[in-house]
Amino acid sequence: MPKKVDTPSIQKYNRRHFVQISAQGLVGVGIGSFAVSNLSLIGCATENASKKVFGACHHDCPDTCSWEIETQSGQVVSFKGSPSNPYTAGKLCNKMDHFDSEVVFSPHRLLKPLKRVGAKGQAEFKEVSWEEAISDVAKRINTITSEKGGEAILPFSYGGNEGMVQGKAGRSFFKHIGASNLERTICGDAAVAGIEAVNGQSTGIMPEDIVHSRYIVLWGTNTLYSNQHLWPYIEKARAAGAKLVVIDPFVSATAETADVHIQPFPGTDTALALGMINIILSEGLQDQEYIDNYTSGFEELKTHVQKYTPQYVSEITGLEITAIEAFAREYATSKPALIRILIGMEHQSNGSSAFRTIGMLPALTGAWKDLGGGLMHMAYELFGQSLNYSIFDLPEEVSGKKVRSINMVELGKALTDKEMAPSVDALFVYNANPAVTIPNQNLVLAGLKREDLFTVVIEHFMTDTAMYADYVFPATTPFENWDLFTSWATPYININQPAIPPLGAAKPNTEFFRLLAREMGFTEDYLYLEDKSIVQSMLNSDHPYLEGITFDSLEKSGWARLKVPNEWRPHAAGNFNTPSKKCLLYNPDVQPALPDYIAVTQSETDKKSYPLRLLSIKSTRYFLNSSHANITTLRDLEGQPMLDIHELDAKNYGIADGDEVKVFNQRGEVFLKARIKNKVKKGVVCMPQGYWNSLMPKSSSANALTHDLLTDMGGGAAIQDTMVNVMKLA
Ligand SMILES: Nc1nc2c(c(=O)[nH]1)N[C@H]1C(S)=C(S)[C@@H](COP(=O)(O)OP(=O)(O)OC[C@H]3O[C@@H](n4cnc5c(=O)[nH]c(N)nc54)[C@H](O)[C@@H]3O)O[C@H]1N2
Ligand SMILES: Nc1nc2c(c(=O)[nH]1)N[C@H]1C(S)=C(S)[C@@H](COP(=O)(O)OP(=O)(O)OC[C@H]3O[C@@H](n4cnc5c(=O)[nH]c(N)nc54)[C@H](O)[C@@H]3O)O[C@H]1N2
Ligand code: SF4
Ligand SMILES: [Mo]
Repeated sequence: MPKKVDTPSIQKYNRRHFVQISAQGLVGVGIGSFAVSNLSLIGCATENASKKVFGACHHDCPDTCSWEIETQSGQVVSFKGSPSNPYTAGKLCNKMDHFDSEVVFSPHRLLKPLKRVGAKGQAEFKEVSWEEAISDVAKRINTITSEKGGEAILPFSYGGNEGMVQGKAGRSFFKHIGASNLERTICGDAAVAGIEAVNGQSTGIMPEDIVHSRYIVLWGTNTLYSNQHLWPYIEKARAAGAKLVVIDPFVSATAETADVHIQPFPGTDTALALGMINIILSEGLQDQEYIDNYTSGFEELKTHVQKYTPQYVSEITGLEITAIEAFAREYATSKPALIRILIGMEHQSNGSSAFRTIGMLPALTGAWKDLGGGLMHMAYELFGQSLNYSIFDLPEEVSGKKVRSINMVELGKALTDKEMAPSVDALFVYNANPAVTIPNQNLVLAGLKREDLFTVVIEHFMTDTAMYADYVFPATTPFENWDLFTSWATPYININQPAIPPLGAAKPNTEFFRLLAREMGFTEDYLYLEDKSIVQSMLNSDHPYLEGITFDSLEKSGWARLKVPNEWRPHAAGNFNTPSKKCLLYNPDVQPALPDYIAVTQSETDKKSYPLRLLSIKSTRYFLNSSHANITTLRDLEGQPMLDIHELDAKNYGIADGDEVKVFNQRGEVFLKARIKNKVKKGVVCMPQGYWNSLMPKSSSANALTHDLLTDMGGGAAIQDTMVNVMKLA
């Protein structure tokens, strides 16, 4: 058992300090001041028996790996990726391999509720009891709602935990009190809006079927890092002769392994795809029979694309005419041809249109007819159709309450807008780290600094967001709570059984909201759903995809693949999820009815002041968004963040490889070293996203520069529409 070390009750929770400590070997110092000799002993249960439980990774990652945990006398003795699940194939990933020691049993984990005693952002807290903290939070909510109404409260949660239980925690509570609605649109909504405008839904072909593909286009996705478990299937296809094309303005790790890397300027994919369509149609490479039977609006599209000549597209994208033509021809004539799209490319003001235009390609060439042909995108709709969500149903008077919506991308604006009525006076952050992950960071921080804002954060670690909280509550990890994991990109479902009791005073997100509801005197049953019963109830469904998949069966196997038909060719004969069942090449219900490339606009002065386009992308191998970026071992493996700059730009600025530089614009500045490896084209610079502000020079990371502009559709974040300047530091 951990020994409690006598320490002053007020502690400075500073990550820079932790990083140094951990580098020195973690000698008994850390959050909660536990001296730890055998980390896995913390909070261990009294039982002696050995136990094996199943679970899954909670991260916002397309892979949703299955895992197995063995305990002996309540101690974790083994933690590994499930060997039985063919997709996980016994391997987690470089980020999660040591999740047990690096997160669950980390000496830096938050294990006690904390109350702020210093200035906001100074991370000075004292430990308090759950009773005291919950009682104070309840009082504050009561005061705010009675003075200003429920809309003065904003929940801010995102994909930190993707579980049906811990991920959805608090939704009913906030509906009940009439809080502002958070539009959770920073990831995927723009992409899906684009694909839906054409196909009516975003489910494409299943991941394993990529082995049948012979022409694979990874369009704006860094599979090797962001979707690792798809890679072995791609390798199988390549071994059987498939050609791999990667389209990315950055020379990503994935692009480096491709047979062909097409490197357009950022945000120009709409033009590239419209140009491909023009070439395909003018050379008669389309599948006219498929088009006639299963699409609508062909004539409108044909006329529309004529202005996207190879010459014009070349000017927009910066690609050679011959490269554009060769790609269009190869794509249209190879079989089976697959385009894998995911999310990263959506973060452009034209992002949704790019997905929409790309979504038309397989209908024009008839690629959907072949097993392993078409589009591969999401899979979450399969769960939406098959699981039983009725346990989350709320009475009409609660679900129908009209409340204002606030887009998460505009958090900074929402917290600082003096005209907003009511102002946001209380913020509840969980499963998210907005101080690092939301654009226009300095505006977000200005909001979090407001003395009149009451901020509650539920977390595993003292994140850059938690530093600004009035109260921080310790959350459990999937090792300690029940959950059910669907997946946004695979057809696998996972149960998550707790392996050990909650460590310290940590509690599941759901328990936080049950305690708060009780303290506020609410009596409605829907506020007190038990975690395990949510899992059981959601699996209580007679949908064919869940045939034979029950709570009991998952308790035995851990995971299951939805019973989708074996030969999954969803649009071999049309069957799109649109009223006409056709693929909508022209869609009058969407504005504009046909997609167009729209250039980023900049004033003449800004063009001179900020001439470089900044990409800030998740090119980190060892972090998952900002998660794990505080873990010394993983930070050391990842290395320091670098600014990729083209040699001609570097020369122009007098920058040499390895020089310290300042990247800046109207919103902020970031300090890092330059790397001249020509991973970007002239005019573009690129830095990784995920590093914590507090661990960067002058406490500023990539989102200090990014724009909080919304995408063309879907309310997404046009994060990559950011212009900057660069300066060499003396
Ligand atoms: N290791 C690791 N894995 C992750 C994550 C992580 O942080 N680290 N994050 C997870 C999350 S939340 C998500 S959403 C997924 C995202 O997974 P992906 O969709 O693969 O997304 P990103 O890595 O954001 O972007 C992929 C690539 O898109 C490129 N890109 C940017 N702009 C454009 C453009 O205009 N056109 C084209 N063609 N390409 C462009 C970027 O250069 C980048 O290499 O990854 C998940 N997996
Ligand atoms: N510049 C730039 N910004 C980006 C992106 C980009 O490409 N470039 N990508 C965007 C994308 S795609 C995404 S998805 C967002 C991601 O942004 P966020 O959703 O903020 O993701 P994380 O940084 O992983 O933060 C998740 C937090 O949840 C916590 N957490 C994990 N499990 C639990 C739990 O059970 N309970 C509680 N209470 N907390 C838990 C973790 O400790 C972590 O601090 O970032 C976006 N921001
Ligand atoms: S982060 Fe992704 S790849 Fe890694 S274990 Fe989790 S689901 Fe698997
Ligand atoms: Mo994401």
